[in-house]
Formats: sequence, C-alpha cells, structure tokens
Amino acid sequence: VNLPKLLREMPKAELHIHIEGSLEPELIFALAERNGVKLPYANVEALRAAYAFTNLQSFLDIYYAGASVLLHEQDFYDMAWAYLQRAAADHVVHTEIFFDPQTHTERGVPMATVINGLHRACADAQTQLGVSAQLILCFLRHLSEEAALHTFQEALPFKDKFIGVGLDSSEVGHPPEKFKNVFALAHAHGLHLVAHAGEEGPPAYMWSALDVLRVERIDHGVQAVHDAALMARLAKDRTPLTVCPLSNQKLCVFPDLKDHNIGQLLDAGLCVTINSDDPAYFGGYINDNFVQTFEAAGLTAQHAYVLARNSFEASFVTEAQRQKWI
Ligand code: ES4
Ligand code: ZN
Repeated sequence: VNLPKLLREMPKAELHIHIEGSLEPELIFALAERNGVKLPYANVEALRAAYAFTNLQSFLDIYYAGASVLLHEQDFYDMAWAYLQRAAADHVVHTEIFFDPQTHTERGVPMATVINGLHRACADAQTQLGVSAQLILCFLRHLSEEAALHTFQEALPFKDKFIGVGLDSSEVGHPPEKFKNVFALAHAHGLHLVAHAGEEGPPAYMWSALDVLRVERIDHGVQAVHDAALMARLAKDRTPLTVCPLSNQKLCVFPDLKDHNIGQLLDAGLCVTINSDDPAYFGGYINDNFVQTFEAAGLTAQHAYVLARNSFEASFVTEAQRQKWI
C-alpha cells in the first residue's frame, strides 16, 4: 500500500487544535493591516524566523502576540474558516476546536465577538464543506481560577455554541486541581471536560486531571510512560490521549520525531489520536503529523486504521454519528 496516500485520504477526526494556533503569518499580517494593529515584526519572514522554540513558554509568548490582531467578529470567522477549509482538504470529517477566550477578552474584545465569529464558521463548515465542527472553551491555566470562573459566567449566554471546556497554556506550576471548582461547575452545566496534562508536566498532573477535574480526555499525555500504574489506568478506561507529534518535536518535548513515544503508547493499548495542536506554528496540519510520524516511528497501515478509529471513538459525537464513521 501507498501509506502516505492512505494516511492523507482516510477520514479522520481532529480533537486537539487551538484555533489561534492555526493563524498563519500571512493572515496575521493581513489582519494587522485591516485593523491598524502594530506588530513587533517587520514582515511575514521576520515573524516566521521567530518560530524557533525551546519549550512551551517560548512558543506561548509568540502565540499570544499573534492573536493580538484579532478584534472583530469577521476576524474570528476568517481565522476559523481558513482552518476548516484546510482540515477538509486533509479529509477531516469532524473537528473539536479549542479557543482561548481570555486571550481576547483581556484585550477588551467582547465574548460575543469571539464565540459568534467562530461559531458562524463552524456552521458554514457543515453546510459548505460537509465537516462537522464543534467548539471547546479553554481556560488559561497561568491565570487564576477566579478569572476562569468569571470567563465561564461570561460564556454561559452562549452555552449552545460550545460543547465543553478545556485547560491550556503554561502547564508546569499550574496543576489541574487549581481549576477544580470551575470544572465542577462546567460539568453541572452538562459540558464535556478535557485538559492538557503530561505535555511538559509530570504524571501527577494527569492523575489530578482524571481524579480531581474528572476529564474525559487528556490533551498530550505523553509523560504517562513514566508511570506504569497510570498507563494501566488509561488502558483500562480507554481514556483518549490527543497526541500532537510535531508540536512535541518543535517544543523540544522529544529531541526528534524518531524519539517520540507514540509507538509505546499504541503498543500499551491506549486510545491514542494524532492531532496538529497549533499547525501554523509547528510546521504542519494533521496529515503532515500523520505522514511524518508514521515515517519516523515506523508505523503501519494497521496503526493507521487504529488511529482513525480512535479519533472517532474519542470524539464527543452521538453514538449514531460515530457508527456512520467507524
Ligand atoms: C498550546 Cl502546545 C500547547 N500547550 C499548551 N497550551 C497551548 N495553547 C496553545 N498551544
Ligand atoms: Zn494544545
């Protein structure tokens, strides 16, 4: 079989994509121009040259700077629409998209502007591209739980426009349990729960994401291999891990893609998925993640089938919809 062709053409779900991380340098500069925002980079090339990351924080500093060009509802629509067209080209038939409202509301952008723009793009994806797209609101873990609770209250009038909450940004020093109350509240509102854990942080953060926040999926989770009891728990419960190989390589979680532990996670029977995280910053969309990871890790067509199936198993779609895909 032509494995790259199989990987690119198979239907798949993407479950770990930050919409602000899909903002390509060209669109950043177009929006800066349109909105009269001054950037600390002269041009697209200078911005791209700054994409040399050493860890998560070195990336986040540039990622938040890039998002500063987003002001109006149409800006959020244009960003999401560009991603959704790109995802459709990669044969993504379903996507659950993270957004970081605090990155925008802290700059004075209304919650309505953010959510309405993103949601309109998701609705158009279904009708114009045949892609089902849902939103997951992420809290920034470097900010306080009080700030997260305030953000959640601001988002409640738009509760029909997102399906869950997540937790992202700087992991080390900000354990999941810091957000226990806001996750309990989101659960009480019937929302799905996910959290980034075990990207740079220890297995202990994955345990507290599971047992304190009660999340249904863990984003990244690659540090689980350092805790045998955790591996057994994840396998038994089939708790999905939304792994992002190119992200892990670019943020130096692993020295090289060849050193990634995805093969070990798959061999242990975990419900692993492959995702792009912040494709505009990490050098590839979901299919690039599939093709490069399969090449580096020596994965097979059997793994391709397992990963595609896992992506639908791990998604928050109805059982009837899932059965149509698997
Ligand atoms: C992120 Cl790679 C990654 N990790 C944690 N938070 C994030 N937000 C956007 N990308
Ligand atoms: Zn992420």
